[in-house]
Order: sequence, then C-alpha cells, then structure tokens
Amino acid sequence: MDARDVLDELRDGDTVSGQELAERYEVSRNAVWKHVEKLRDEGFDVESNGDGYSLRSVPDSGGLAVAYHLDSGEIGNDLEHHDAVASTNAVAADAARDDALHGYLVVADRQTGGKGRRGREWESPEGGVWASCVLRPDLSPREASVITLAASVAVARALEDLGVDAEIKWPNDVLVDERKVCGVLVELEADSESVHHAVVGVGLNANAKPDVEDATSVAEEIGRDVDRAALTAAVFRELERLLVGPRDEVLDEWRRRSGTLGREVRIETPDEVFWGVADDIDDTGALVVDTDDGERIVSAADCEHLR
Ligand code: BT5
Repeated sequence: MDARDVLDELRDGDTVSGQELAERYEVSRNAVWKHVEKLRDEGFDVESNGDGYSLRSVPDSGGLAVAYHLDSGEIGNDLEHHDAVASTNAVAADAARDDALHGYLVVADRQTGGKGRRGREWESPEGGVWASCVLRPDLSPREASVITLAASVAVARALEDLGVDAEIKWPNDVLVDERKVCGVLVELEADSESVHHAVVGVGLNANAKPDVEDATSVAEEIGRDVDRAALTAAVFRELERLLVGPRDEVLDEWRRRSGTLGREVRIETPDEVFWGVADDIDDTGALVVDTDDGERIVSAADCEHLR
C-alpha cells in the first residue's frame, strides 16, 4: 500500500475507515495513517472523523494531485514528481533505458535545463506544466511522427476545455493569437525498423509566462490561474485517447486545429531556407509546401508563419 492507494480509495468521496483500509491491504492502521499524512503533506485535505477518512479537497499541483486526476489508463499509472529537475525529458529517457513501462510519467514544478529542439533552451519557471512521458508504441520510426502531432492535438483539446482557442503550428507548437503557449519535444530511441521507446515532453505555460518574446500563458489568456495538476492530467489523458485511436483521426484533427495550413510560411531546414504556402501534411506528418518551384515536402524544419 502507498499514498496513491489511499487516494484511489477516497477518490469517489466515500468515507472509508482506517480499519477497513488496513484489512483490505493487509497493513497496520498506523501504516494507513502514515499514508494519509503523506497526502496531507502534499496539500490534500483529508478529513478524519469517527467514521473514517474522507477527501475534502485536492491540491492544484504535485505528483499525487496529477495521479488523482489520472484515474484510469496507462499514462501516469506510475509517475514521479520533482520540485526541480534539469529536464523531465532527460529524466524520462533515463527511466526508459532503465526499463520504465509504457506510460511512465515525469512531472516537475520547475526545470533548470529545459530543452527545446536542436539544442535550444526551454524556459521553465515555476507555475508551468513541464512533463514527459515514456511511450513504447508499436510504430516504425517513419510512423512515429504521429506522436508529435497527437501531443499537440492533446494540448489543444485540453486548452479548449479551459476556454482557450489554440492553434497548432507545424511541427510542434501550440499558439494562441500567434503567441506560443506550448512546445512539444518528442525524442525517439529507435533502429531502422522499430521504436524502442519515445519520450514525449510537453512544456505548457500554464500560470507562469516565461521571459521569452511572443510567448503567452493560459492564465494570461483566461485571466485566472488554472489547476496545473488537472491540466497535466487532461493533456496526457487526451494523448492516450489519440494514440489508441486511428492514425487518420489524429491527422484530420491536427489539420482542423492547425493554424499553419493555408498560410504563407518561411521554412528553414539545416541546409536551406525557402518560402511558400503550407498546403497540407502527409501521412508521416511532413509539411507539404507549395513554392514557386513546385511542391516541397519537409519533415524536419522550423516554420515561421508570415501572413
Ligand atoms: C519546443 O522547442 O518548442 C519544445 C519544447 C519542449 C519543452 C518540454 S518541457 C518538458 C520537457 N522537458 C524538456 O526539457 N523539454 C520538454 P522549439 O520548437 O525548439 O522552441 C524553442 C524556442 O521556444 C526557444 O528558442 C524560445 O524562442 C522559445 N521558448 C523557450 N521557452 C519558451 C516558453 N516557456 N514558452 C514559449 N516559448 C518559449
């Protein structure tokens, strides 16, 4: 038994006696009490009266709070929370190499060395959602780009539920009125045939706006702070739903939510820069761009919206 088991027992709002829990898990009542104290230390209001324990309120951050909101599914079944860590992607990648299961989730309140793509930095002050999940998908490396698309769609769905109208910018950003509220970083360990594991990192400016140009936060958009634990759980719950569903649905929803398609864009690859109109994504998630020299398809690049 651990604190998460106690949380699961109290989730429905029932009052459960210490004796009952002790018998069910074959532990002492004192052990149950220690786990209840752990929940209280993490900010849960657990009432105890003559009849037993009941849950009165849940904190808006912390690992157990995320676990509370992720009550089913594989993602977050096992999770670790840190007050501060260099990069949740790096921690999750280490866990994956140590055989962490599909769905293992790493959450931090703050990152001191948050990573963007291509060695860029990701500002991760306290108040954001900084989280990475280990996936062991049955996909070839070519198919794995669906993970990035699905993660952006998952974030856009979770934001929509909060009343934020977000658009996805190819390949991995979520924007509100052209300002970046979220970035996704997917890192794969794969050979030519299969993906051993993927780490999906989500950096979402929830209540803290970073000191970066053209960035925004959820709190700034809706005028109030949000429950970070609930938001973290919502993103990964949506991601899980998308990944078990048909790939075409992910692509279609990505297209519907994308602010890139139909736009004039500037594309920068490691080798060149070109301009055109973003026309579509293909089934590997690569961007199809109409240029003066014909159609170009790019799978790894930076994309700037021009008009
Ligand atoms: C990304 O990179 O957008 C991927 C960011 C992924 C961050 C998550 S947080 C959890 C996990 N752990 C990690 O270490 N990383 C992942 P890219 O497309 O390269 O964008 C990076 C650029 O975004 C920077 O060069 C800045 O211009 C800008 N930027 C940095 N921090 C930002 C922030 N918090 N909000 C908005 N823009 C930011």
